[in-house]
Amino acid sequence: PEQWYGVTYREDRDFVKNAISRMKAYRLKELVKHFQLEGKFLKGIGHNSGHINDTFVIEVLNLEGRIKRYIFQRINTKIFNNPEKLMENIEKITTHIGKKVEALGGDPLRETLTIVKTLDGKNFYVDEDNEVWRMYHYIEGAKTYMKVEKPEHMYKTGKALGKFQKQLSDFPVEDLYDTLPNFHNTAMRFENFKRALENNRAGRVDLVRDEIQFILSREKDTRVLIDLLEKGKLPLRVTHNDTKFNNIMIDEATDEGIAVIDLDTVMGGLSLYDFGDSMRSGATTALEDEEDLSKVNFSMELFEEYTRGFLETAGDTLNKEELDHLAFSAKVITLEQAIRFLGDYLDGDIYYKISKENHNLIRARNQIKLVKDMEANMESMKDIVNKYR
Ligand code: NDG
Repeated sequence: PEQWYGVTYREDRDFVKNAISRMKAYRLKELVKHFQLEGKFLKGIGHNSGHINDTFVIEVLNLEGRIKRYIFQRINTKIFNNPEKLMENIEKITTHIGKKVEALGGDPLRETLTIVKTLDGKNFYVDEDNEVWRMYHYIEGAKTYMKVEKPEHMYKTGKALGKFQKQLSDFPVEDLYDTLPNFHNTAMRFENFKRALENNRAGRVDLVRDEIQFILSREKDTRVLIDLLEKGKLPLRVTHNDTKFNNIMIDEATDEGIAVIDLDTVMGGLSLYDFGDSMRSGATTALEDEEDLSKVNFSMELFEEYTRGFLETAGDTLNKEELDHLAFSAKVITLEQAIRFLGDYLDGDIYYKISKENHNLIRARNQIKLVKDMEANMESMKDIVNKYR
């Protein structure tokens, strides 16, 4: 929402951000009372990683005197405008995955997200300001990383994503609500970008002519996957659609990727969207908003590790067109992300949360650098895929 407790969001971000966290920290205790917590509230800690929702870790003291944790989130309803359907999707797929985990003797509380319901049995709570909140059990003994720390992480998260896609491969895609229609329709993202250019809402077009040109000259790439989907050559599957490296929880003891989280965008999509987005965010030597482009390189080693893991668990479910386009998908999803970041910069930073000046532009340049690297390495990337398919 533009309006936070009477303060306009865009006036002074830092001031507003701090005010919001103070306000929320104060209110967390009241808010979580509406959920089926197993214990007494101790504290809530802000968790600043996503670009969309606000996340907190809640600690309670349970009856045995032990600390139990929960993930508590304010859903950004400006983007996810039907929280009821969104949460229904999440409930359906986590139940589906949970059953599979249980059948194999695993622990669903560790291997997928589990919704904590409200006292009246609902999947979310709407507060007096119309803010929407939801809660999950915290997955203990595992963590997420903003950046890959060792190549093994890539192999293991690749395996985890492949497994996730496989677990959902028998879930009927038509049973899922299309939370964000055309989310990865890169051609449509390109059209929106052209509109942002024409509108020039923030008056920034002249500042970024080179970046704009880079994107405009790659129009053809933006249509490849969507055309193959429309022709029926690429199958519509249940996919995650936001497989950033930090959306896979890694076991602290074994480094295995144990659970895929942030399930807001799980809906019909292409397997390639998930593979490509993992490469964009994982097979890189820097964070997504690293400003010093000399530090931003696409890593062939990490690409290989992930591809090896992913094909090990999902390889046999993919068709020829999917396998043929794996390497390309890494490039096109990175290009799509550059389009989105630069588009948001041109619109005046209205979609992604930003925490510094030109944040979206910095992110866009970072993604463009990766696209360039991938273009230079495309043949070797295809060779790697061929080695493991
Ligand atoms: C957010 C976006 C994701 C994007 C990522 C970039 C939504 C719902 O930020 O698409 O790739 O870091 O727009 N999620 O997670």
